[in-house]
Amino acid sequence: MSDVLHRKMAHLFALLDVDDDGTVDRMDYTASADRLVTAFGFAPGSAESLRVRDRYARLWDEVTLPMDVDGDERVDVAEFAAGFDTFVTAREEGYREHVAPVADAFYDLMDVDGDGRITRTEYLRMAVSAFRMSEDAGRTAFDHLDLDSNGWLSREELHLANEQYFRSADEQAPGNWLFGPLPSVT
Ligand SMILES: [Ca+2]
Ligand SMILES: [Ca+2]
Ligand SMILES: [Ca+2]
Repeated sequence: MSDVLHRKMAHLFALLDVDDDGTVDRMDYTASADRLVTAFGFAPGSAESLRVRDRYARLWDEVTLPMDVDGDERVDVAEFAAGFDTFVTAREEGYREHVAPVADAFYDLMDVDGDGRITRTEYLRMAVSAFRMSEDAGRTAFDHLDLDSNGWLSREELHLANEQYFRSADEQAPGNWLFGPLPSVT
């Protein structure tokens, strides 16, 4: 795996490790779902709230848990990076099969008013809650992802960004900004 891809996986891993204990497990995803539900103002037990929890449960069961090589039901950063490499980066169909359905689900969640466009406000709500990004990071990210600079993200723009994030070794790919600026190498 290229250096930039490895940095991207480590960056996303750190955002998903909500309790910062160095592993991602089911509880981290529950915590992410809680943050999202609160930020979006969904009532506990509402259909929207249950849908978010179901999405995260599936994200764990279908995408993340299969990366758990040693079977402790926790995924460390090495397993996470290796898992994406095996399932997504190294295979031409990896994005479409493993990440695109997740990206579509998040697109639908973000598009609160259902007009088929993700505005800066809609993107920021998700970025800051579910992905623990600062507002500044979210704003900068949005500007890079909005390729045609029309003020909203189309589904195509989001898919392009996701595919670049998970598969491109290009240091300059706009999709590298999907989860905010990548930490510089220390
Ligand atoms: Ca954790
Ligand atoms: Ca919208
Ligand atoms: Ca756009």
